[in-house]
Amino acid sequence: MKKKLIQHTTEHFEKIFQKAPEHIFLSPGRINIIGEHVDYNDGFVMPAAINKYICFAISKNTDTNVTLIAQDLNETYKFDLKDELKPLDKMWVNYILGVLHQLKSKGLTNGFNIVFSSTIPMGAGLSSSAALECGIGYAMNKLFNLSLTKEQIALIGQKSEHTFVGVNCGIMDQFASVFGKKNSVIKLDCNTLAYEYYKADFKKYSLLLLDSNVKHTHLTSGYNVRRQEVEEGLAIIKEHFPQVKTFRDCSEVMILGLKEELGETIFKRCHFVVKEIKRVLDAAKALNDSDFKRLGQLMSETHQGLSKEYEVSCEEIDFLVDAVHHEKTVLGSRMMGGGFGGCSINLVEKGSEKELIEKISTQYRNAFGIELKAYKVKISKGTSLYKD
Ligand code: GAF
Repeated sequence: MKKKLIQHTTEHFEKIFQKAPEHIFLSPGRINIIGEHVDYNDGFVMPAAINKYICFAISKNTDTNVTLIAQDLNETYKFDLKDELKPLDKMWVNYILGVLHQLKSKGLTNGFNIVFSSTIPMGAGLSSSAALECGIGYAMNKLFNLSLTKEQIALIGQKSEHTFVGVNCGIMDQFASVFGKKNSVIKLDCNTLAYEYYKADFKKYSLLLLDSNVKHTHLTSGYNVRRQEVEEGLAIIKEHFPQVKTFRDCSEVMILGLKEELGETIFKRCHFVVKEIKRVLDAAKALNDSDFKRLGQLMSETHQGLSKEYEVSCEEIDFLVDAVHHEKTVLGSRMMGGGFGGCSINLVEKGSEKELIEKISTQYRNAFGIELKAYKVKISKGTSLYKD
């Protein structure tokens, strides 16, 4: 699949520009084992890059002109790098312009041509947007020797999303895309950006993604509202407990004691965050100890919190999680990513996937009239220059 992607992106570049691209870059999507909606709450997350990529075929230009070609969308956007870059009403272009806008102040002056194509399903919660931002940042850095660190590339991607796209996301997706490592899960401290790799050895289990094939439009608005709600909550908590700097310093008891004052909604959001931060630490231990039963339990608890307290799930995803709940071959299941659609991530017994997919697909079709998609993903390395 990777080879095919590279081949058809390269061929398209050659067809359009009448010569071979100078470089090929690959930028992966991500999964997240656990730690949802806590990256922007100074928590810990456990993502990993996966073997689904955006492929970029790139060559430098001799002037300041830029041509961007989104092969899958059959769309082209051309501009002069000397012009002021502003958000447009074309989303895919904005992810890229947001990165280039920042890179111009870090020494990017040279034009280039890009064709890109992807195997990361869009809107499935696998972070195709972070892969796009980070792929561009990484490629520009290599092509024009901008001397950026990997951390800077991830932060530039995140800022692009804030300023040119309007989603006030955390750092998890971009970090996973850039720092991904084959067969390793990243445990990232989103407060300090310190990270360590955990061996992604799930022994007789595997990770299965069930794609609901729905994307509810309130992803952007709902996401930003959640951020405001938890900020409001944290401000109240700090008034009562001056020693608290971030959610990481909060205990469940503190939150419970402020239930009245926080009000029902903000209380639920804060309660989820405090519990989820703790769950990630427990999950890291479970993974280290190969205690997959415990890991699965924690994943399922996360889902309940996301659905009932953080309220970022949706009917279709809740259905998929409930549907596997009593399956003996499934240890844990939860919605993954920003929510309001996308995929559930499931820890399942190896060999049981096919039967499970068939069973859940039928149930899902009967309930919603929607075709389920399923992905068995491998954990792969982060954004990189591809060499034969
Ligand atoms: C989206 C965001 F981009 C991430 O930063 C993260 O908050 C995630 O939702 C939820 O954990 O993918």
